[in-house]
Amino acid sequence: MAFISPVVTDMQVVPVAGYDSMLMTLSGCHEPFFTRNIVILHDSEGHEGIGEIHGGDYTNEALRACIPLVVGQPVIKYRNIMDSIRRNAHRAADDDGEGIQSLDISKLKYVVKSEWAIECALLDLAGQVLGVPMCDLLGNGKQRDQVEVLGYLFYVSDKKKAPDLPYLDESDSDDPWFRLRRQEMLTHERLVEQAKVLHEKYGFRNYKLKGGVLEGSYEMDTVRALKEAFPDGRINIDPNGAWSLEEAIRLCKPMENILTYIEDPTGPEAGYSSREIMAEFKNAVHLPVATNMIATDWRQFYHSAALKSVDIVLADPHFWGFEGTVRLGQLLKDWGLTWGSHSNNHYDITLAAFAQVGCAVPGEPAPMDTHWIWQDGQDLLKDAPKIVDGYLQLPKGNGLGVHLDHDRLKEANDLYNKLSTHDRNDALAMQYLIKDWKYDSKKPCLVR
Ligand code: GKR
Ligand code: MG
Repeated sequence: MAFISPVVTDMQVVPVAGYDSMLMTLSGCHEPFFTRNIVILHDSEGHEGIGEIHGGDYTNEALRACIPLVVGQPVIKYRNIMDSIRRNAHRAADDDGEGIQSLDISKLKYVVKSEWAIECALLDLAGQVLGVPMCDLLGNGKQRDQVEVLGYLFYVSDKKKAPDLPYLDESDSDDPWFRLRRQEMLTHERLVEQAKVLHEKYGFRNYKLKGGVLEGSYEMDTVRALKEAFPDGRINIDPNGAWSLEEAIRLCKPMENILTYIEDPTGPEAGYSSREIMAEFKNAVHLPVATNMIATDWRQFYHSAALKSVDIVLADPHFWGFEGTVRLGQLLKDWGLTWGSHSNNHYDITLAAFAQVGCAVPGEPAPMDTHWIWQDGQDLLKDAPKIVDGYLQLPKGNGLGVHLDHDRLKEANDLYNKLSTHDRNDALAMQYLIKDWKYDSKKPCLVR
């Protein structure tokens, strides 16, 4: 008897918000809340498929516009559905194409591909229909049962300095990490403590420090302190392109035996693009270079590869799609380069999706980024994936392998509906720390 695919019967887009710490980056300071959009699909056999993507009204509207292209379609034709979505997509009038080369966070929404959440939900349905995990539907199929993730370390500011902003206080939690993560952490000692508490909870051995916050030489001393505490650990730092070429070479040359790799050390300067400047950096410093800023799509990747600007492409599926991420991972492996993934704040649905993608990419991925440790406990799933001994575990079920908790989803949607704005604004909290603070892609956020 011929197989007849179930059809998608409905698509919901649910905006949600959760709590965050006062995390510092080049673009400023995280607000007390982060926002995401959740896509929920049902099919004619009663399956539920889910996906998660960045928050904000722009992404929410882009997702809603896709509903007529998804509902009524056979689940198993997910590739054709995605193709029709891409064909119907158009570039926003104020998208200047710069992307996030200078970490101007207002442009992140143009780099994010909203339809990724739909692809995720469709693959979740397709996996359930066919009785296989999502990673079996990608690339060469499942490559592993767990994928390494790194401990994503941040300098954190003192929330008491922004008394009007309702940052969470977890000082009476039983969990040492939950207690620590809402406190001020700006010194080398506090960052080492952060890494040690994370090691105890999740078993991380490898860390990434978010730079672009304090003077580069101070941040390198934090890296040295981390390396001393974890001599066998892979330590890297990501200043999001804040340093000039001269400064990046001066800072990184003495770190060749300490850093495992360096992420986006420089940005555009003196009329040269960041792809050109990073190629010059690589000629001068013997360290592998990673990026999530200069190769966020195929065209940018073409120029980065032609110039040999990067060794590790942190191809976040929210930017590249599932299919695109795994296709890039295959290509990088064949070319002797390395795949990894970038992240922004996210819930456990994205965590499950990272597990599926990370288990489908061939070769030896770089330990994947995840912000989820800063959100752990605010689950939207009944069965959030686990990080054990530094490895994110592939969920056991079919499709995405996890189940939505509708009560938690409603709470997160209620919180979202109480917020006055839905777009990320890293300048707001920053202005409590430094009066009239303005973003400058060449100045660490606390250096003014
Ligand atoms: O979420 O603040 C953040 C990060 O700094 C993010 O904006 C970066 O895009 O994590 C990202 C990175 O690795 O560059
Ligand atoms: Mg980065």
